[in-house]
Amino acid sequence: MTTPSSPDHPVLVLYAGGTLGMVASPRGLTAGGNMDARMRGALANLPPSRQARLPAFVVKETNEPIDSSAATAADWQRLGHTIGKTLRNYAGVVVLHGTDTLAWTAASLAYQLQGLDRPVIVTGAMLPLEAPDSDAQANVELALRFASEPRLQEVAVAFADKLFRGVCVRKLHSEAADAFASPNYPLLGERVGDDTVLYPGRGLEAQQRGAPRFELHDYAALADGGVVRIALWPGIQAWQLAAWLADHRVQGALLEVWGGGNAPENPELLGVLAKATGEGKLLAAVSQCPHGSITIGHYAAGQGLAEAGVLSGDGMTPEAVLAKLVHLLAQPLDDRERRRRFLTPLVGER
Ligand code: ASN
Repeated sequence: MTTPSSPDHPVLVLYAGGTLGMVASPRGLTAGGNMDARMRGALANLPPSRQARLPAFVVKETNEPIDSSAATAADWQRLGHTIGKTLRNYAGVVVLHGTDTLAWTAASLAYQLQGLDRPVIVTGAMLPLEAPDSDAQANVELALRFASEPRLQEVAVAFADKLFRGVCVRKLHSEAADAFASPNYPLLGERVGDDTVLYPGRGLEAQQRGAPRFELHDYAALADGGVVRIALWPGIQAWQLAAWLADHRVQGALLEVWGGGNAPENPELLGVLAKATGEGKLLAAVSQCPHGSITIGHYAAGQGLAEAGVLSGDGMTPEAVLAKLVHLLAQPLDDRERRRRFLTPLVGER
């Protein structure tokens, strides 16, 4: 069991960037500094009874806070290493992150920090801390409270009164404060009145806590486009698919197929997929439908995907699949082992 938070064992807050800490500039909102004072200033507006329930925390800024639309796998990796290196000194971690690619980062952190024995909570906001009616203060408060909850032992996302499994979350609204959802997995917890509640049995610690084994791999080789994301559209041609998959720099692909796991029964198109898997590329499919999973081969129209060696992503989010492909391809594993691990739930992602 981890030590509860205290002034000697505080929660670490890392500001990676995003609207939450942004300030106005002539070119529009941009990542601001001085986060420690600004966060404490915002939290000082909470009623005293809620302030009293916040854990002790220290704030650190990552080297260069960014708009998360610019994040790459190299940023996920840096964050994973920073957390892995210092986690032992803290009761838990809060990552303040831009919302645009928050789901990808949360998924990647979950793979990198397997066997986590304390909470790592990713949050952000749709409005800056100082904006009128900002959601930032409430999200930070929620994240801090869950980050000091020793029963929670996984990467989670705290947003708009809800706590989601990090590897199952998606940003589904571009404006509303309630921007995130976890289409195929129930909430891990939520705010109820002034309390934060965790739902027993839904957490990873109760389901599949393996031995702690951080997998902080080197994503450098994949940071520049080694994994691609292709959504099928009616009329997609084999040559279009080949334009992505035949490039030797591409080592993996997320395919967003139709419905329950279907693709056109077009031998030329399926031949492009088979050729890529034959070359050792890792191809995985999920549905374009935001809810539900796929069963490749349930329809004849999906059989070709199975024959071409495309792996089923079941009910995983596209973000969780892409981050998993990056994670597995960065490791010195043979093709068989990569495929086996892709199909194995590592952190409750499938
Ligand atoms: N563009 C911002 C970001 O992802 C959006 C936000 O944080 N609400 O960094």
